[in-house]
Amino acid sequence: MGLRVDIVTIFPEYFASPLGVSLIGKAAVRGDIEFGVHDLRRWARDVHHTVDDMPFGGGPGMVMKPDVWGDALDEIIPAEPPGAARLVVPTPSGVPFSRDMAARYATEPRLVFACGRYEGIDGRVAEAMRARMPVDEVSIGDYVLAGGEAAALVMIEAVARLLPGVLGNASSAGDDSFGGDEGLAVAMRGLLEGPVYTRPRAWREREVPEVLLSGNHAAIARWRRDMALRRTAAHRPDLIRALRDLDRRDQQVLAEAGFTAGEQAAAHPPRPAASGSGLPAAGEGLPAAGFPVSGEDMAH
Ligand code: JAH
Repeated sequence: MGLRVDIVTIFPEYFASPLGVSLIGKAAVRGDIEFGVHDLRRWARDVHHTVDDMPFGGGPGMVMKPDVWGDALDEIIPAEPPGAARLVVPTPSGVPFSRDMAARYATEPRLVFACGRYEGIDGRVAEAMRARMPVDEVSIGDYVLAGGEAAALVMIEAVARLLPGVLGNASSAGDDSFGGDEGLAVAMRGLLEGPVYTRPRAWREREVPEVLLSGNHAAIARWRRDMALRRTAAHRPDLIRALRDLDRRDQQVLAEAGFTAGEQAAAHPPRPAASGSGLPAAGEGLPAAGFPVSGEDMAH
C-alpha cells in the first residue's frame, strides 16, 4: 500500500522538480508514493487572494489567516473517517524531526503538510484540526527558514526512502549515517559513517586506504568501524555516550579521539594525542562547537 502526501503552500511550483526526480520521482511513477500539491490561494476569499494579515498584539511581520487555512484543510482532508490523515506543520517551534518519526510516517496511509510563510499560521488552525486528526508541529533543526516548504521536502525525502520497495538497494537504507536500526549493520549502529572511496585508486597523489583493496573483510570492517568512531567523536560527541558493548579497540580509538574510557562522553573532550598509536591521522577537524542562537531567531 502506497503513501499519499498532500502539500498545501502558496508556492506549489516550488515542489515540481524535487518531487519529480530521483528516488522520490521514481517511487511516484511506480505508485509507491502519490502527491497532491495545492495552492493555498485557491481558498482565499478576496480578489487579491489575501492569505495573511497583521498579528494581534503587535510585532513584526504577518500571520497566515485561519479562515483560508481552515477551508483548505477541510476540503483536502475529508472529515470522515476521522484520523485518516496526519497533519504535519513544519515550524521552528515544533518537536525535532528524527529517524524514528520518519519511520513512523512511512507506515501512515496519508500525510498532509501545511507549509506556512511569514511569521507562521494562526495558532487556532492546528488547535482546530486536532479535533479531527493527529497534528504534528515539527522542526527539522534550530534555524529559521523563509517558510515550511524546504522543511516539508526534507521530511518527505526521509520518509520516501523508507517506504517498502522504494530503494533499489534495500540494504543501503540501513548502512549509512542515521540509516535506521533495522537494516543497519550491527557493527556500525549508533555511529556516523566514515569516508567512502571509488576509482581511481590514486587521485591527485592521494591513495585509497590500502586495507580497502586487501580483500580482508574482517580488517575492512574493523577499519570502517575505527573511522566511524572517530568521525562520530569529532562531529557528534553527544552520540558517544549512548554507545554500548565497546571492545578494547573501540575504547582505544575513542581514547585517541579524546574520550575517557568507561565514561565516554566528556562534555569537552581534550584534543587527541599527536600520534604513535598506529592509527591513521584523524583529519576530521575539531569536535562540533556550540553555536549561540539569538533570542530573536528562537522566538518564532
Ligand atoms: C519559517 C513558517 N525547522 C526548520 C523550519 C521549519 C519551518 C520554518 N522555519 C524553519 C518556517 C517561516 C514560516 C515556517
